[in-house]
Amino acid sequence: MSNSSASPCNSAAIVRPWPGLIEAYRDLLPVTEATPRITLLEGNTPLVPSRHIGPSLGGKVDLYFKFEGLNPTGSFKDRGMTMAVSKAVERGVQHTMCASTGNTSASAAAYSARAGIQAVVLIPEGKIAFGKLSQALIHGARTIQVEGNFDQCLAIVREITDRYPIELLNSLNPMRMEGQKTAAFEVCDQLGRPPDIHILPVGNAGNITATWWGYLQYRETGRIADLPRMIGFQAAGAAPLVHGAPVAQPETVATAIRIGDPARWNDAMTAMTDSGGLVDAVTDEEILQAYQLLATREGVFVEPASAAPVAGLLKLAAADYFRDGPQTVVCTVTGHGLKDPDVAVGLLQQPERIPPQTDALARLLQL
Ligand code: AN7
Repeated sequence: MSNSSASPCNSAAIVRPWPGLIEAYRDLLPVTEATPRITLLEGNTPLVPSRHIGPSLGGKVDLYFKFEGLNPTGSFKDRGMTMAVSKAVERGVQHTMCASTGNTSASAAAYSARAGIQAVVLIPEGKIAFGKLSQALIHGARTIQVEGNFDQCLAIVREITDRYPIELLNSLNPMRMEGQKTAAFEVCDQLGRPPDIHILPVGNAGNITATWWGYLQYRETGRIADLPRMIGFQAAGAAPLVHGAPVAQPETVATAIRIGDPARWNDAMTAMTDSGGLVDAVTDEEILQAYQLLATREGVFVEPASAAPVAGLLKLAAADYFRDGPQTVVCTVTGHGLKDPDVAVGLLQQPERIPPQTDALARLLQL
């Protein structure tokens, strides 16, 4: 006799559903029972082993991609946003605001919608990927294009949120950083140890900082003994940390990291220096090569900014950076390729055409 009250799906009893990162890591985050969980069950993204790029480096690198494009809105921003919006709602906040190259606005819009509060997002006119713009709009954020770049948008947002009771959702918000630390927790949990090297793209410089803070916290609490070297890659046309000076007119195909004066500048430099890492730049050409390599050889479709750490890895390998023997390397690939389909389609030939006949296909494929 079957028990009619039993679930037909036994796996539910074996695999506990992921509760979202606040609940999963609540002992390590500044939350209490009273903190509302404004969550879309973000986090728990796969750490995908490299099948081609890593092995092509002659056994020097054991490479993994932390696939952050698989978060609910398609980027790592959801980690910070679940914390920032939850803590804001705990304090009774009704309005949120951010400046964005696209992904922060998409995530702020979604989490504000989830919380039933109103988001306002400022974006640089004509310089955000189409998928990201669609997200801000469909989630009901008041979406304002500024005739200027990201840095100018952020300056306005900082002044307004200083003056009025509106929650700033950029990574200047310490709760954004708290949430984004969890990417480091997950990498350690997934590998069973910290990597030797962690490489990230750097724009406003929040994520590399938060990831480093996550590793520090995991060490302080005794979960890991060693710390990885933190390496950041900027786009050559938007590389203020590499030049040591702001870039007035940043330009790159990787619009997500088209930022000339990062808010977390000093914190990010401390992370890279203290960990024995480095910051460097890759050209748009190198970014697009890595972007295609990830898609064609790994099956991993990321947005251009997310290919920067992989382009950087290849640049480091070419300079014999990994000569001291096998290293475990994690590249955070920060956003999904579907965010910015224009770049993918623009790079490639148009699809081939046939009339609706079987023979036509056979002839085309020379079968
Ligand atoms: C895919 O959305 O700054 O160095 O306004 O979307 O923490 O800024 C996005 C940044 C890397 C850089 N990859 O991270 C924004 C924004 C992707 C991104 C970065 C961004 P940070």
